[in-house]
Amino acid sequence: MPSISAFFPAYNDAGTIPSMVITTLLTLRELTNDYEVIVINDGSKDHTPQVLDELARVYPRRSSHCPPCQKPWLWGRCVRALPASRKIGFFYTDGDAQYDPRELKNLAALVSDEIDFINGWKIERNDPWHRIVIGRMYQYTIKLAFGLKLKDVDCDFRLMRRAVFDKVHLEADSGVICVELMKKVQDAGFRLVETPVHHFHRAYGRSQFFNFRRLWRVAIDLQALWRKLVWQKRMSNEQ
Ligand SMILES: Nc1nc2c(ncn2[C@@H]2O[C@H](COP(=O)(O)OP(=O)(O)OP(=O)(O)O)[C@@H](O)[C@H]2O)c(=O)[nH]1
Ligand SMILES: [Mg+2]
Repeated sequence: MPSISAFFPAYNDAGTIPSMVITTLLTLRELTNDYEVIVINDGSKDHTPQVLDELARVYPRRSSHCPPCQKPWLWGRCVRALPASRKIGFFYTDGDAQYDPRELKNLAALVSDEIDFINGWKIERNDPWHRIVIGRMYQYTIKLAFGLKLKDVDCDFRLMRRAVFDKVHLEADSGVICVELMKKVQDAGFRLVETPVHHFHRAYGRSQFFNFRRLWRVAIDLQALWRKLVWQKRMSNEQ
């Protein structure tokens, strides 16, 4: 891809985001001359803003800013803001260092005229056992309910053409935006390949999603998404 934007959402990721950004910059440099890294910090309570300010100072031409909204829980809105970036390729992963940005090279190696979207799949999930069990149940349910033909529906390590967003308009405000993205990409007929990536133990901070409040929100939003993208479509096809 001639140009790439790399994006990280960040909430209380101060311990990991500097190495994620720097490793991504080093990796992008090997892939293209035209790249940028965008980190959207959502009112973090730790020293994420300070380390991001320092990174922007050290890498001024490679960083973009979005006005801080100072409100956590707006993760979906952050992801939605991204396609506004003007680069051809769009890479997205989490700021908590559970993926290795150097593996972006493996995704980039699969780019071709025939491929629009390259998704990672976790070789082995490195999380506590209860998260692995719940994660498997989640994967199974989501694949069945949404008819997703993907090996891994919640691997947040993806490279795509920005042009995908000319057709795919995202609406969700919560973590279900990943399911919405994958379902809309599949339904729009974009050509997708998957490639293995490593997954690492969380080294800093804690999960923003594995708490009652967010899981409840995700459950409600998933039902609404299923009604809209699966049920309503099925009904209109039958009429
Ligand atoms: N900008 C922004 N980023 C967020 C918000 N919530 C979470 N994030 C970031 O989004 C990424 C994913 O969040 P995680 O808490 O790691 O969620 P997850 O990867 O689905 O779950 P875990 O397996 O527990 O890590 C992390 O880098 C977070 O810092 C938010 O409200 N706003
Ligand atoms: Mg995570």
